[in-house]
Amino acid sequence: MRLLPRVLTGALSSRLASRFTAGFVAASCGFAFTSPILAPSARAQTPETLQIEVGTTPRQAYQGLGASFRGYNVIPEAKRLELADLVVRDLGMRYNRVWISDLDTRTVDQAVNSFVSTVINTGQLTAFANRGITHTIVTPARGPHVPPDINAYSDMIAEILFRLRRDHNVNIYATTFTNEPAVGNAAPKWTALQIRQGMTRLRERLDARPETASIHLLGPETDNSNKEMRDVLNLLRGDPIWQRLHGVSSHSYSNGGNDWTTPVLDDKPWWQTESSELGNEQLGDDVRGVKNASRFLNDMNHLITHWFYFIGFQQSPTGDPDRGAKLIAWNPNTNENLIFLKYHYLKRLTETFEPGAVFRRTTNPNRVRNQPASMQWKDPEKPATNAAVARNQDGSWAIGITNNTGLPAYSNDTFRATQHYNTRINIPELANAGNITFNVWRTSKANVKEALGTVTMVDGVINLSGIHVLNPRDLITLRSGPVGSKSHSKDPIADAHVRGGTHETTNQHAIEPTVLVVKGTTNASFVRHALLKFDVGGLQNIAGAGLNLVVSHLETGVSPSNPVTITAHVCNNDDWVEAMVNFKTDRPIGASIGSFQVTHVGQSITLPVTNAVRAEAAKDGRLTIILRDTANKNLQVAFHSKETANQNARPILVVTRP
Ligand SMILES: [Ca+2]
Repeated sequence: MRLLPRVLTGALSSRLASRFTAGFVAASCGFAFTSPILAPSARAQTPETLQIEVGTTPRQAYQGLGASFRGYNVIPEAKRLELADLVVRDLGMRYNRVWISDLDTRTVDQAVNSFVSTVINTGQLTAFANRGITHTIVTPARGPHVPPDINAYSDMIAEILFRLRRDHNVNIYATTFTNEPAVGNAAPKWTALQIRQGMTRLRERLDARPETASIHLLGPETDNSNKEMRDVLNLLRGDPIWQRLHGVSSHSYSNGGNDWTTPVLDDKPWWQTESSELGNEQLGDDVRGVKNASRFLNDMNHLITHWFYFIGFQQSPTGDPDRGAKLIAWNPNTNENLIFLKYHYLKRLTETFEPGAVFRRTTNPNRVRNQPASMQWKDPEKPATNAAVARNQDGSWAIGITNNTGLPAYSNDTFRATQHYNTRINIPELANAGNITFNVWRTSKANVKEALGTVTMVDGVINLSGIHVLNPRDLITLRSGPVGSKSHSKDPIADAHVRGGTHETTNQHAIEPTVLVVKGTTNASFVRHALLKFDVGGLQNIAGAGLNLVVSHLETGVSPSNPVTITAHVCNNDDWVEAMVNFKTDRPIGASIGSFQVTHVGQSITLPVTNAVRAEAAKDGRLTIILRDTANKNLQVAFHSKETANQNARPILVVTRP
């Protein structure tokens, strides 16, 4: 740890401490990245076939890229704006992760003053907003270990955020409660119970004041998505804090997005808020370049919605042993920007997958090099290849594939033996779409954006070989033009109704999952509201959107001459969970969407929701619609839910692009 520059205390040192223990110095002896030339025998290898099979179910919408920018104040103004152009603007970043560091040694005043001098007085927030940042995320940090008084620690964070808002007008979108808590059952690690306590207390304190009540909570911010993270999530699920948790957050180092998390997310967004390379990176390092790209592809292929590099740019004097953590390092000794290859790999990915891209599950069924079919990035042996496939909001299809074979072992990471691949990609959704032309690019040490012409997809299948062979350390990206209809439908990610009075703490979804019941009446125990939640990430620029519902049953008395009027509003809380929601769950009423009349069973309703989708896409990418009978007609109506047997009767959001 002595190798670390002091400016990186907190997050990085804790990450290294937790991940490397005694192994770091030994691993650092293996910096053999300046001679990445493959042996001639490797070049001569006959390519094997890599099968990439793409699932047909749309999964998460990608929300965009973010990073931290530490030590902004020490970089000269002209230089840091040039760096902001390169990293924030040119990578299309939306999220700025700011730090409130050293909370184990600082007072509230000291923490606020440090933030003011390094972030506010430098004009960072304004400069970044002008270059595309829309959301500021806070990470409080005190080192990895549990504080002596957890409640006092959470109260301190809430107080700092309150003062930043009240005294400095800082608009904070979300906060975590700590950074990389070392999780375990033996002190000084955090137990899952202590993490729950800290998060619950912080949420309570944020709620207690209007200046901070709207700040979302993310967690648990573990250093990897690993067993420790799973232990915490298993405790949080079902606890009241789970319905107040805006998103799951974790870091992506030797264990990235994975399969086990899928069933425990409960449709929450999954924020990957820190991922980076380590060590004294040099220019032209394609090993770190491809590893960075592979983690991005892995994470997108495993339901992650937000993806952050650790440090976008930072000063980095000659000899800095931690250049790997920075996408671009500014050397104050030479006034040079060191633009590492991993920046170019990531840039190519941002040009391929845009915010709003909806991913499909992508697997490698022939399991090259005996890798897991899911190509999961995990300890210790990394997958031979990574791949991710998505449809962008403009209707184009996007594909990224990397080859991790033959990379040098590093720290926790080992790699499979060198192999080249011809790739066969099968997208069954496009089997009947006719021939589709894809542009192909290669990113490698030799050329960060080498145009490789076009390939034609036939019946949903692309074969890449010859000049399109996937060499070790390559990123191959493909993108088509807009394909298919301008309209597509999205299923709800959650829907349920809630019932008041004596049922106010009952989860009705567990009792009646197939219907969404609405009733307005003066008898509290018969009141019902329906909630539908959609993933609308990236849909800011749609031409139109409509919510389609089908009436499943009606109370006697409803008819065309005696309709029930249902009013729809945006619900300003998307953190509810289908299996937990009840009448007492917070349902703050937002913008009015409109109303419609229910007259008969089987009736199909289309409610225009274009503006609501656009607005929520720009905010958090989640739209909850609440349906009520505010006129108290005292007649029950019910709509089919996403669990109903008849697929054609399920609610859908029909979205039309320009
Ligand atoms: Ca929302």
